[in-house]
This record gives sequence, structure tokens and C-alpha cells, in this order.
Amino acid sequence: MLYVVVILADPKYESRLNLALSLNIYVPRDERFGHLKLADFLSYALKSIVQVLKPEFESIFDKTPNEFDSFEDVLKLYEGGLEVPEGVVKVIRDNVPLEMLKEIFRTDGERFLKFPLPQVIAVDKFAWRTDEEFAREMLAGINPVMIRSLEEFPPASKLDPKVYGDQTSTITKEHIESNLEGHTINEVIIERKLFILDHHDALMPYLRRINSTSTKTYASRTLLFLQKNGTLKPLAIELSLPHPEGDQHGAISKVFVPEEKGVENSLWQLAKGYVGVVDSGYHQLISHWLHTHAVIEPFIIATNRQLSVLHPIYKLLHPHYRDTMNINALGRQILINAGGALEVTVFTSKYSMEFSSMLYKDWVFPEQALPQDLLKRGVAVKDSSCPHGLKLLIEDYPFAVDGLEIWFAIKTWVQDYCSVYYKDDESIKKDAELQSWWKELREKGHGDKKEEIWWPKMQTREELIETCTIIIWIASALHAAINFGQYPYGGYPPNRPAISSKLVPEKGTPEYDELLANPDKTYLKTFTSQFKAVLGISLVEILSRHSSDEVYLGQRDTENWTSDAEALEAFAKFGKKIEDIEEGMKRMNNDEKLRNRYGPVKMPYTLLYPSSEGGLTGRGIPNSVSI
Ligand SMILES: *[C@@H]1O[C@H](CO)[C@@H](O)[C@H](O)[C@H]1NC(C)=O
Ligand SMILES: *[C@@H]1O[C@H](CO)[C@@H](O)[C@H](O)[C@H]1NC(C)=O
Ligand SMILES: CC(=O)N[C@H]1CO[C@H](CO)[C@@H](O)[C@@H]1O
Ligand SMILES: [Fe+2]
Repeated sequence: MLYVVVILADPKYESRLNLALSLNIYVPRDERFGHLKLADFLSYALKSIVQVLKPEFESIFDKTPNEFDSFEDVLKLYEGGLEVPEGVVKVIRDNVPLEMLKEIFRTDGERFLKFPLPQVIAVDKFAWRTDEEFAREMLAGINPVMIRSLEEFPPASKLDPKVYGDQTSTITKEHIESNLEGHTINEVIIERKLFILDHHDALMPYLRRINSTSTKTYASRTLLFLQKNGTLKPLAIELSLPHPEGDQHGAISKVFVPEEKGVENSLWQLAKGYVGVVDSGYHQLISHWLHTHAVIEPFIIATNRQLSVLHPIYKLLHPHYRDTMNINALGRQILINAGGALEVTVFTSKYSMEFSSMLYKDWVFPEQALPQDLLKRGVAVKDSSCPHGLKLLIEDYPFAVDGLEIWFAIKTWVQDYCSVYYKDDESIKKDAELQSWWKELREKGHGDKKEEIWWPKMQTREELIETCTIIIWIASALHAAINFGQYPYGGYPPNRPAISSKLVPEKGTPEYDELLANPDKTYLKTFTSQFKAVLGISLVEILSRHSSDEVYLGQRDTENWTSDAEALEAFAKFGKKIEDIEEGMKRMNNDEKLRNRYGPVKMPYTLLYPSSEGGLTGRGIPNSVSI
């Protein structure tokens, strides 16, 4: 009880501070980093990048905008060949302790930057450009939660036609039928082999405003076909802009199809780049920030306010909240704030937060359960003959395959644990603390959604178990799958461009002539300004790291977190299950039939391996959203 009083009486709460390197953001006492060495370092590093590197680079590149001339030029970033202007080096030297220089700025005070080689180009420097890899990253990359099955052709829009006119896709049969292994479009729809990465409706209402900033980009729809050998083939990309004469006139769209050679190939590569831009922004703002970091925070607050530390559900959930309030406060202070790093590196620019708030409207708690998410996206169907009663339509879908293993392991653990304390539904209804926790969460924490009928009523054991499983899944595995691939995939910006500064060149313009003469240069000019690339790489490198004292799924930081033997036994069983799952993942990664786990870039799918060392490992599921 004392605990609750302290929090309620707390006169301070997080508020804006002036930026200073020694940022000291107010976070409630129990939620502070405090036990950490490396997390302190990570936050220091983030602050340094945003507060030292960003303004310096901005001012220098403002005067002499530098562009990469070739992909070899970009590769110099990892070989120690990108020269930093003298002025920047001086400011860095004056502001950052020497021992941090190497780690944070990838420089030892000399004038060259050197980043670690991102995994996506570690084996092959150009495989990322293949269509197969482009499609594979929708299943095994850092935003594997977006692809869905296409059940109508042409793809329709849910935007209000009174406001937005006709937004139906302009992709036709003729664009794609030659690539369907001899089938017609109706056949592949019935066989459920057609998929879409749809970034049209969410973006269209923002595009006019976004294009008035330094970003120039498109809403996009990417159609994909599931081939016999289990890999996806991109069939067409549609890029759309609002109509120049007003929204009610619908969209103006161009359709690009895969071509091997000539200017058509250059245009196809550009089209894939724009898809990357929009998908990166959606990943960062929606899949990452909104769907993990932001939505979990109300659960932390309600848990601390309504459940005593001795309550069994408090003990169950507490490890999954570690450091989250602290990293979110830091994020609000320097990353997603107005003028912060995200607005510079993500295409939505100053509309970033509005965009993410708008999409919170579509967030539905029960659909965060992985099985529900897969069913909703039409990438799985119910089938009692399959393990867990679900059949994946794309059998080799690494995120879904590994995710389901983890999801059901968490669910079994939560079920075992809750069964110790709740023998029947009556005991749930009668638990006053539990009921006030859930009431506060729905009515205050996620208060904008308090009228929604989809909230579990918290009257049965099944509702408690599903709810706690979703919370743990979001905080641990979902966040890990979305977070720790940022550097391995996005540390090489051409593979995951985050921003575009030009539209597709039109025939008869000097830009089009340049595309003909030097398509790589056009690609880099469009997607990879040097300043934004260096800032973006620095950020994702820090954000992809584990601290050395991280606690991973299946572990707790104290052995004796409960004195109940049954609960400890169930937890030991969970830990063992998690280890077995990791072994299974390793076996699958060695199976050559599972091509999507490896792909042309020869990068095994490790993002849901539960265990990890500290540092930049591209694997590991921390218990909580901690970076
Ligand atoms: C899968 O099949 C397609 C179409 O036959 C082929 O182009 C592609 O190379 C195959 N992919 C792999 C990884 O074998
Ligand atoms: C945990 O509890 C057991 C049994 O009471 C005790 O023997 C052990 O020393 C405790 N471990 C720690 C780390 O406190
Ligand atoms: C500055 C700029 O290029 N803005 C464009 C953004 O998109 C709208 C809608 O298509 C165009 O009308 C603008 O010219
Ligand atoms: Fe994160």
C-alpha cells in the first residue's frame, strides 16, 4: 500500500528539459536505470549522437551537401574511409571523453568514421538488390509484421471515397500474369498465393503534407506471389501521389514491374527503394515505437499503481517492465521529440508523431496475440491437423514460425503460473487488486480506448492468461524481432533507405538522363544523403545493442523471486523449453530447404534466438523493452 501512496503523491512527473549532455530526465525511482553500467553508456551514447554529432553534421553538410557517388563509396563507412570534416572532429573531441570516442563515433579522434560491417552485406555486397531478398525481408527482416494475403484484385482502399476519391489500385492483370508460373490471377487468389505489402491507405492522407517537407515520396502497394519453391516473387509496385487538383480526384499512380535490364531495371530498383522508405518509417514509428515501446507503458503504470509487489501477477509481469519507462523517457526527450533525431532520419519528418498517434486508433489489444495477428493478416488459417491448430500459408515464414514457438511457450508458462494462484474463474472475479488493475489500464492507461468492446473482461482464467501472455509477448519477443535487426539490416542504408528526397525522374528531364547514364548515382542521390545516412547508422547501431547485464526470456535477475515451489518449478520448465526452442531454430537455419531463413544475403534468421551476449549480436530476446 505504501508503494501506491508514494507514486500517487509523487509531485514530479516527466517533463521537458532543456537539452544538455548531462540529461537528467525524471523517471519514477523504481523505474530508473540504476543497476546498469552499459545502459547508462547506451543512453550517454544516444545523447552524444543527437546533441553533438547531429548539429555539427547538419551545419557542415548544409554548406557542402555531400553525396555518395557509388556503392563503393558507401562501403567506405565500414572500412574506415569516410573522412569527417575537421570542425566536427574538434567539437567531438572537446565534448566526448576519449574512451567513448571509439565506441560512439567510430573514430579514435582521427578524421575517419568506421562502423562495423552490417550482416546484410557481410557475405555478399550486392545480394540485397535481388528481388528475392527484397521480398524475403518482409518475412524475416525487421518489419515482418506487415505482409498480408491479398483476397481481391485489384487491391481496394478503405479510405472514404467522398474525401479521397477512387483509391483503387491501378495494377492490372497484364502487369502480373506473366509471372504466375502459368496460373491466372483468380487461381492464385483462390489458392491464396498472392500477398501484398500495403502502405497505401495509412500514408495517403499525409502525403501532400509530407511532400511539402524535404521528403519526396509515395504511398505504395507491393504485390507478391508465393512460388512453388516457397520463396516470394515481387510482381509489381504501385507508387501513388494525391491528385494535384485535390484529394477528391483520387490518386495518381505509376506501376513498375520487375525487369532485368536497361532503364526499366533502374526504375524497378528505384521503386523498391521507395517501398523501403515507407516500410522503414512505418517500422520505426508504428511497429517499433507505437506497437511495443508506447503501448506497454500504461501496463507498467497500472501495475505499479494497483498491484502490490507481493501480488502474483505483479511478480509475473515485473521483469517485463525493466528499464522501459527510462528508455521511453529518453526516447521522448531526444529521438521522437519535435526536431529530434527521428524527424531527421524518417520520411514522415515533422508529421512523425501525428502519424503514429493516428495509427494508434487501429491498435487492438487482443490482435497483438501472435496467432490473432497472423489470422487477421490472412497469412495463417485455423487447421486442427497442424501444431497449435494454425497452418501458415507461407510455410517458411521465419518470424511467424519462430514467433509461434515462443508465443506458445510463454502461454504455457503463464498458464502454469496462474494455475498455482487461481483455481477457478471465481477467484479472478474476487481478486479486487486484479480488477482495479484492469479497470485502471482500460479506463486510464489506454483511456482513449476505454469504450472498445474488445477488451478482455477479466472474468475468467482464460482471459487473465491470454492478457498476460500478450503483455509478455509484446515486451519481449515482439520487441526483439522488431528492434535488434535494425543495424544488421538497416546499418547499410541502401538496403533499408529511410528517407527519399526526390521523386522518380520523368522522361525528358536532366534527372532522367542521369538515371540512364548512372543509375546507382541516382539511387544514392534519391535515398542516401550522407548526413542522414551517418546519423541514421549511428543511431541504429546504438539501438541494436544489448547491455551486458541484460536479462533474457526464461531468466530472472534474482533466483528467489518467489518462495512458491510450484511457481519456481514452472519457471524452470519454461527456461528449459526456451533453450530447446533455440536449438530447434538453429537446426532450421541449417536446413537448406528453408530458403527464406537464409536468402541471397546468406544471413540466418536469428532475431528470435532467445539468448545473446551483450553488444551488437542480431539475436537475443530481453525480457523487456529496454532499448
Ligand atoms: C524459386 O523459383 C523461382 C521460379 O522458378 C526461381 O526463379 C528462383 O530462383 C527459385 N529460388 C530459389 C531460392 O531456388
Ligand atoms: C534462495 O533460497 C534458497 C532456499 O531458501 C537458499 O538456500 C538460497 O541461498 C537462496 N539464494 C539466494 C541467491 O538468495
Ligand atoms: C514539393 C513537392 O514536390 N510537393 C508535391 C508533393 O505531392 C503533391 C501531391 O502529388 C504535389 O502536388 C506536390 O507538388
Ligand atoms: Fe526498441
